[in-house]
Amino acid sequence: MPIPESELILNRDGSVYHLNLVPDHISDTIITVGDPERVPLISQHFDSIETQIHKREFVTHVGYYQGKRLTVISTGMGTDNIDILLNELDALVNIDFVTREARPLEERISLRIVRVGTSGALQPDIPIGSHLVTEHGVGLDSLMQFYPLVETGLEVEVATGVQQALQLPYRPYCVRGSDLLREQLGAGMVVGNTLTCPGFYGPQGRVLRLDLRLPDLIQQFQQFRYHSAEGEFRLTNFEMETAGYYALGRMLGHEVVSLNAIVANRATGEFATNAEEVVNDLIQKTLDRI
Ligand code: R1P
Ligand code: URA
Repeated sequence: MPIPESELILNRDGSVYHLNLVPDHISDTIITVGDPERVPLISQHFDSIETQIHKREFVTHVGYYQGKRLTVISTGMGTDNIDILLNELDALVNIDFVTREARPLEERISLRIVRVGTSGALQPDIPIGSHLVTEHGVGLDSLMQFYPLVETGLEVEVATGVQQALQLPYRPYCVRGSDLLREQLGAGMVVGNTLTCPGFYGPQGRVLRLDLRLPDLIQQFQQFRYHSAEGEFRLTNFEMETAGYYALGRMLGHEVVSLNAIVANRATGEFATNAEEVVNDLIQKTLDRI
């Protein structure tokens, strides 16, 4: 059955609704960033840029880095944008925009998607200025209330443990990212488990003028441990997208990894004075390894 026009919305030029891209803009490997201004920080390293497109917070540059074709896209903040990004990226490679039919299962294309973002460490031993590759994403946001995500036994147990520790009224979701990409791109980085929050302030335990419903949230997250045959699981850092990427990546069949420039430490109260440098170093490392 063709997918109706109201569900897969195409612009007049044939591009997909929010990303404003056509299938030819998509390389096998895609670098994604939150901040639209981070896109040119990446593409400035390209040998050549063939396309620059933007719509809303989605800025895309397509070009070549040392002969390899790369697409870089900004997403803005939050897993609601990651829902749009992953569904539209997948449509660009796995749905025929003329017939509006999905590719047969055996012909599905799997993309490599690399998030290069900023993040705040939760544990005192993870210094600002370090780079962290996410093994598991734990989602405190509501995105997975709407999809039938299948989690492993360990993932369910970790998520249930987080729910109990924080006495949350709902169970978070927990998803392991691509082992392949973590090994390829994350060599030498801190390996961590990232808490994806539906906000920057209250959901990450920041107090400005508002009290929190969970005043000891940071301590509870810091102290959370889960022991299994695989060893000790602890939560390492806060940000706002990773778990959404990992969950939708698994369901759609794409390899996804999240690389985090640690710009704050919530245990020590520090913020990096050289945050731009920490991000630029992560960009260079990512390009060198991709
Ligand atoms: C908050 O400042 C933003 O920074 C982090 C969070 O996930 C959130 O999007 O990532 P980016 O630097 O990639 O945007
Ligand atoms: N991004 C976040 O979401 N949290 C931080 O503390 C730093 C960057």
